[in-house]
Amino acid sequence: MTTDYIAAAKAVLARNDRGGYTLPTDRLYPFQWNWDSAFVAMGFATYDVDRGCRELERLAEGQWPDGMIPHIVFHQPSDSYYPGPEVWRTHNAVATSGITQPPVFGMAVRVLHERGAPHARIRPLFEAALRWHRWWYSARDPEGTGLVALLHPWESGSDNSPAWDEALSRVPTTTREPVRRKDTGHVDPSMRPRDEDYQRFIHLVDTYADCDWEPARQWAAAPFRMGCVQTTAILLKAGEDLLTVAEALALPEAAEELRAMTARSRAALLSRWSPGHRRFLIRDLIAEADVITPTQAGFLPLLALDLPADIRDAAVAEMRRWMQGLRVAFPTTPADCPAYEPRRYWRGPVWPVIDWLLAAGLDRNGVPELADALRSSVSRAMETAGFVEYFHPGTGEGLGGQGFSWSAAAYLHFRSLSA
Ligand code: 2M8
Repeated sequence: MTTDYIAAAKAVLARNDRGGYTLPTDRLYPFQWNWDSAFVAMGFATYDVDRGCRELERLAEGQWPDGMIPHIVFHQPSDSYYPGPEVWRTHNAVATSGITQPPVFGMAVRVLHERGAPHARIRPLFEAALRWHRWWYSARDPEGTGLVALLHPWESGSDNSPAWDEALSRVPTTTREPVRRKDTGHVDPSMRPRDEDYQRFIHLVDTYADCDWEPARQWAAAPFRMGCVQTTAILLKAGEDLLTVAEALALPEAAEELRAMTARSRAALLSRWSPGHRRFLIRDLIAEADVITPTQAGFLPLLALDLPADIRDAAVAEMRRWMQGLRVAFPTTPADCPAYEPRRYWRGPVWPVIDWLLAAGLDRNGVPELADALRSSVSRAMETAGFVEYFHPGTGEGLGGQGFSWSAAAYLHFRSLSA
């Protein structure tokens, strides 16, 4: 890898460009992914605002009439990924999956707006984001608690996180058609979810396809329903960012609506703090139990809350404890957890975009030294091992897919902060 890392990161994005949208990486993920593209749009915002807007516009092409922005938009066919459109069986005009992903989109809209994108580009993106936020609150929080729920682990983006283990173990492994994985042909199986996880993932897809993808029917039929602190934190932060844009665009009604949404989630998120665990806890809405398994999700609320000093100090102390002895931080599962697997996907490895969100939360809460430590540790890892998908926390080894778009975008973002 050349030592002009910024040029190398831009080259990754250029290589994965398929005409206004960016693949996460070739072959392993041959379509447009939702939260990947939002991070990529913010990466582009550091040097090409027009291209950043285009990324979000292409993603919004997949938006459903009910407001959901799906987790995958299948712009072009590819046989290198499973599950493709024939498994999802959705009815949207543009082929898409039937579930969603963390709503980073609204954060990207604000960044592009502040980097000077014209109002004519921002306004439709803002409207798309607002419709999606309304969908979140109606489809994924029908009881109005303020904490939004996920009906599929893929919706978290942290697909095989140990946080889902117990709830997922209640999901049957039966599937309508046999599971035909392609991912393990691209990446060493020891770095990927297990077959049993995939069977359960597809069982859930079949269950929701049988509900014709109608949110109320899915909610009722869901064998997996998790009140997620990571997703709610992202929704809340994106809601705050959209509120800033609404004020700048002089849209008082939208601003009022966003104020109400964010107030509800702020209170709900804060109530998930557990002093004993020194982190925020996910809620299993079916078992009616807290998920105490430790994962990075427990610290994501820093992104969206201005924490009282005692809570902030306890969360930061716990984060520092998880980081002890690691070469690269921040781990998605701590090394002292029995579920920790430092090479397996979301069960331990470090993900640059998680560092991006956690560092933003630490900055927000007045802990810039730790924010810088996260950014510089993962930036160094990328300079050494390349813009790979994820990193071994103990050794810094680069793992998963190569030439990965959101890792390159994270690098560009981190460097833009220190410029
Ligand atoms: C991973 O998830 C996809 C399913 O959405 C997969 O493994 O097939 C996750 O890391 C997810 O967070 C990410 O958005 C996606 C594309 O990078 O890959």
